[in-house]
Amino acid sequence: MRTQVAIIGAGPAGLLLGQLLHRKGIDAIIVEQRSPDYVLSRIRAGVLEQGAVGLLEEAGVGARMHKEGLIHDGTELTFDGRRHRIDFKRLVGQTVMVYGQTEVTRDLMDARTACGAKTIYNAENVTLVDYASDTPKVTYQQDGVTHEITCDFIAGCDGFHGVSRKSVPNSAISLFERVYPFGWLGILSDTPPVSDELIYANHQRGFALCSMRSLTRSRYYIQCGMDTQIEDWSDDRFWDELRLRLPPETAEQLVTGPSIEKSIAPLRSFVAEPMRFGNLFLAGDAAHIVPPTGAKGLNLAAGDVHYLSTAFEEFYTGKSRAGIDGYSQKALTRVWLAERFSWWMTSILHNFPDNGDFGQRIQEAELDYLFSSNAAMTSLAENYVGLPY
Ligand code: FAS
Ligand code: PHB
Repeated sequence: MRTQVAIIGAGPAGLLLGQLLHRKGIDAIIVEQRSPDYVLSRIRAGVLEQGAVGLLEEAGVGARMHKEGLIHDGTELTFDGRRHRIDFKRLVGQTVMVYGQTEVTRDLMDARTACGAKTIYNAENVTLVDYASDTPKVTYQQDGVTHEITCDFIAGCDGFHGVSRKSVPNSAISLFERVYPFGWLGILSDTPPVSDELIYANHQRGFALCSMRSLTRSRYYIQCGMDTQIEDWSDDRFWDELRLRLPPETAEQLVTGPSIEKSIAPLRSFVAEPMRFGNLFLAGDAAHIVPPTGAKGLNLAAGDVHYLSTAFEEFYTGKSRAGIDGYSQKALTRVWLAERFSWWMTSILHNFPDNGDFGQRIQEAELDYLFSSNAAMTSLAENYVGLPY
């Protein structure tokens, strides 16, 4: 098989890149190791920046998002029993879209099927060959047969555990990482959300987040230890703990019900530099991970894909390599700004066992300052709604 861009991974980064390239008349084949159902079964992000909304519209998949998605003008942060609203619209004139990653992925999958573009699912032993040469290839196996895709470029959109980044020798890549001493225990339930907007709660028992997927489906998280076992957390135990971490008047409003999904996500900050190696380009979680506290993971993937699809378009139409040569630096500048914001949101909202009394006082001072300063709230707002591409 021959294509212009071989994309590894059919998560949001790979599918969005595929759609944007298709709309630009650039041929791409996506190679995915799992089945479509498995990809859709992973419950992940829930908040889209305006930039990501625009890219999904550009990819031709904005209709259901605008029909079913929820526009949020702000978010609530609570600590010390107090509630504070960050009004994005008043502070920075922008909003965010609450529309689950599962639905984004489904819309992109449907659009790719509709346009007849090639996606290979259940691909085994995906291997990058000669990615630094002018004749890069991707091979994979299916039903015991080895297949080869020759291409101009390879886009590694295969997530944190994918093969792309790991195909690069240690001598050619720098890794930056911080693993947090806790995770998030998340629950999905077909119950009405406890509030119209998201609630980020700092509590002495641990962080909690009240989110949603629609007006009838809620997503909740509580900070948990790294050794937490799902089987130790019945629904009732989760709901009781969540209530304890919310202001009393909010806890009273909580509508509980059976979980339809329950999972634990580890929290880490991670960046691989550079994001380009010859004709291999990393995008999304393959290149960086953020703690989900700032709702940046999916949105960073969208930003990478914006830069990369624009770069490929410049190459194929304008015969310019400027975008390709500048991709890594441009993407990493935005990545590190989101890494900073996600680290900061995590640091002010979670319990850190080793913070000590001084660290606890500093966290309280951060929150006191945040809620007493228009400038501080504006800074949070402009980062949360998304910095410009
Ligand atoms: P993805 O990991 O989504 O997709 C990569 C794809 O590549 C997968 O389909 C995988 O099967 C495939 N793949 C892997 N190895 C391969 C190989 N060798 N060959 C072929 N295909 C291969 N972000 C938020 O903003 N908010 C959240 O609440 C949030 N929660 C998260 C919870 C979890 C458990 C995880 C892991 C991430 C979470 N994220 C969250 C971040 C998440 O949304 C990512 O940012 C987003 O999925 C990034 O999309 P991709 O870069 O496409 O990577
Ligand atoms: C979610 O709805 O899953 C969600 C929302 C905001 C976050 C993290 C997760 O910061």
